[in-house]
Amino acid sequence: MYWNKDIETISRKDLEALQLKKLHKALQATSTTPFYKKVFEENHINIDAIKTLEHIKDLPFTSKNDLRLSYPDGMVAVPRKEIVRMHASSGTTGKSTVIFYTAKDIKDWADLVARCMVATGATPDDVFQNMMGYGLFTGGLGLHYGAELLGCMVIPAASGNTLRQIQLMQDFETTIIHITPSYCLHLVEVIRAEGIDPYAMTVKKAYLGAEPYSEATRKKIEEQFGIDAYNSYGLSEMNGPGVAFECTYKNGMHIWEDYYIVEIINPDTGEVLPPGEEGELVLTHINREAMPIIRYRTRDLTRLIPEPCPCGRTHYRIDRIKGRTDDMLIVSGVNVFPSQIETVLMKFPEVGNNYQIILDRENNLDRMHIKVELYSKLFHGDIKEIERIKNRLKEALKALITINPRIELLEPGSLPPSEGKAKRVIDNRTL
Ligand code: DLL
Repeated sequence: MYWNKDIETISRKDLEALQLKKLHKALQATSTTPFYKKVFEENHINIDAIKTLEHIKDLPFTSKNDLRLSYPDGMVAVPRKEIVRMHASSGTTGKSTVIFYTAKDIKDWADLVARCMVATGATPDDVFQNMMGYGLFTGGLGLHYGAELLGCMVIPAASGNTLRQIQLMQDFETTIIHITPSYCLHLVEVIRAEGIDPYAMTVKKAYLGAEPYSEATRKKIEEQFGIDAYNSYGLSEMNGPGVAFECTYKNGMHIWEDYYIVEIINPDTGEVLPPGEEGELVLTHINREAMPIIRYRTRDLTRLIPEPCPCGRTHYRIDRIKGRTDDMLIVSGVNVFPSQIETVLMKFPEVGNNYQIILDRENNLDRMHIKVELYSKLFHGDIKEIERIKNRLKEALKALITINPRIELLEPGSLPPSEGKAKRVIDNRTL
């Protein structure tokens, strides 16, 4: 079953011709933006010299930091009045990475998501419960409009409040859930604890994404729930969810090449690797009016699967994400850089030089625990004072990273001193 058979099964030759045409259009648009205008000038880029898809490698990369530096709208290619929506990458407030969409971009994104859902066998008869965060995060609204376009009944449940989720699933006979893998493991446990048999529920499919997880976790979820779990990959810079999705063969995610030009590079040298080799995924968005992005370094490690898929779709697949080339952590689906935490901690004069971020998984939910040494000159052992600092730190961190870490304040010298490169993050979570 296809959503748009012509485009999903297009010949590679026609697909590449379409990509080149769309790339030219995207380059024209980008060259009008303050950011790319400058970058193209500095790098002596003549966009008319891009005659084939291979020439894309002559263009400079775009990084997350470039998006931050061009905050808020240095990469916008349309007049302000044509923009109908924005999203922002989770985990940051203030200068985060902001993405803009025109009405056509939103419509196209919904169409792409509907395509993904149909690839898993979804139909208008499905009841789709969206357990991803609504708001600036793309997981909620991103899938929402695609599911509606397909004709599903959508339950915009958002994340959390597990007992209510279960109630909704039972009362409205939910057949598809959209959820992070860690929350899904928790959900199935609560279902059992409530004395409900997950196999007796109406749920048939789960779309799992927004954070890394292993094949073993997928199997566990499928077995415990009695459902089919599909891997879903996306990132806000490339719209959000819907970039790559598994079909019913569940063997790699089709990456929609009529929207994205896909490259895999050696993360150290930037050199483009041949299909099949593992490296960093680089994506060029060739289908967005408001904000086309050229050669975006996702920092995600994967490989292309160029072999044909038995489902008949000709768009290449990418393998499960193996990790990241930077230190970005994903905690309960929220992207957090250790440097953001450090910035907050170091703003407090009471904080000393050493701290540690510890990540654990309790009842399948991510927990962050931050151990912070106090500054010796300001440490008097006054319990009330310690509580006060703790609460202020907690508030400042919650405001910045949106998650609620447990803070432990320690006497100076309590943490192992760093010898060489400090080990600030201890991630005890197993995927
Ligand atoms: O997480 C978009 C999304 C929402 C995808 C819902 C899937 C489902 P960001 O918050 O910008 O966007 O985070 C993007 O999350 O670069 C990956 O490192 C990671 N990620 C997303 N999906 C997967 C996945 C959304 N299936 C970052 N497997 C990406 C592994 C994933 N990592």
